[in-house]
Amino acid sequence: MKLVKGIAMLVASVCLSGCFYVQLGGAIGGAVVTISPLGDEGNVLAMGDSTTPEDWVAAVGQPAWDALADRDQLLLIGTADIDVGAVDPAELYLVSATGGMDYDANRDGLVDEVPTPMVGSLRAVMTGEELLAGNIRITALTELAYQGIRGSIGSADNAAIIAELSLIAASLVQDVNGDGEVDIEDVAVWGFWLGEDVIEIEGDSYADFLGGVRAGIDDEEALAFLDNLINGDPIAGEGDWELTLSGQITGTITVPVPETVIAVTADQVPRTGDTEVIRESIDQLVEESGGAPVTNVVVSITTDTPDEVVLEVSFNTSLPGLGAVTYDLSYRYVNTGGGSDAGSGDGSGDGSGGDSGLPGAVSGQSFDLIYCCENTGSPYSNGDMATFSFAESGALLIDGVEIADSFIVRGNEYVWTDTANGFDYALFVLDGVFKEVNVLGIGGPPFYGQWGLEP
Ligand SMILES: [Ca+2]
Ligand SMILES: [Ca+2]
Repeated sequence: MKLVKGIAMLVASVCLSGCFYVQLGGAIGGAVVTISPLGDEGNVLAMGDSTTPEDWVAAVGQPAWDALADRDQLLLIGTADIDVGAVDPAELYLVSATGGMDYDANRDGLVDEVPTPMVGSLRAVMTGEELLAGNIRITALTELAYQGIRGSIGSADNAAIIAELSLIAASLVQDVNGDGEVDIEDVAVWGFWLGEDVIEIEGDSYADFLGGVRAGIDDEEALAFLDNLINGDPIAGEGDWELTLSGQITGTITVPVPETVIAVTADQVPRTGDTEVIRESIDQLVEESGGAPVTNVVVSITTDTPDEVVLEVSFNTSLPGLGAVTYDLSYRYVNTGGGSDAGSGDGSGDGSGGDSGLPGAVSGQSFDLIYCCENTGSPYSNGDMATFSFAESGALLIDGVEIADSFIVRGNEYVWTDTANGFDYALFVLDGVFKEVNVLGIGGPPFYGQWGLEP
């Protein structure tokens, strides 16, 4: 016991000032901690490593270390004693901890038998005054607060950044220090020993974020997480989402917009952090359809609320048989709430025709259509005519011949697969009105052509 007390005294003495605690799930040992002026990260004023169990064993001996409870070990691991030097109390600084090992990744308060590598970084924005006071925690919460002000670095003054940090704090944590208000101080004092009940982040989301940081998510993804925390997560929100697609694909001809251009559906509402994934999806799908590498790609989420999400996509490419084309698309997701109003206001009640789920505009209807926009490999020629019948049962018949007895919904298209011949027929209904049927390869591109109403 004397030894244990000795260690506690040792910690207390080395950590009176300049002591940093690096934590994710639990303590992060072996992280490199640096201190720089905010906005001038290359100018490292001081640095050090956070302690590992090995460091402590070397310092106090194995028996003394083993005699400590797990919780006490976790309070010692991850500490770094760094002389912050001559910082200006009034200035803002960035404390950054990178790498190391998480010694309680499963957050059960027990030292993990095998620590989990930490790939990413945790940051904390601190005043010089706070740095000089010591006892600094670098946690997932300080990282989120940093993400929230990152865009203001270099443009806002210190007071504005501190005010911004305190605004963000309310989305992260409760009044941890009990002074009656929630501000950045509450973020700064939180450590895992204070428990997760006081964290304002829902458990699964918190675990996701910790896992993301551990795996090395980039700043954009971390910011998207914070964004969803503050603005609400549309995916996790209640209700059904209805996707409306608009825009056009222009080139030598104007072709309809196949939802398969990008891999989004009404079930997968995109979020701010998804833009990179969508970009990659565009690259891949265009490449798969034999297109030239895409250029001038713009992917942006222009609205991101619990009720509405709008994704704007534009890019240029060159497609086989079509030549140079410009895509200019807008995907609008509206939360319909209970999901009973799946239709688009065509006057037939819920807009859904029968049990199959086909829109009322087409369910049980037949359309005389003409083929256009024939592309290499197309099973039809421009000017071909046929009658498409959409049975209430969900079957698609062309000139009375059944193509498939059921469809799947892909985004806002209803897709029948002709497995025998290797084609998808994708019905596109816009604003409750029949638009066209695209002929595609199974699962999406290539685009072979389209059946539309006679002009
Ligand atoms: Ca553990
Ligand atoms: Ca407080």
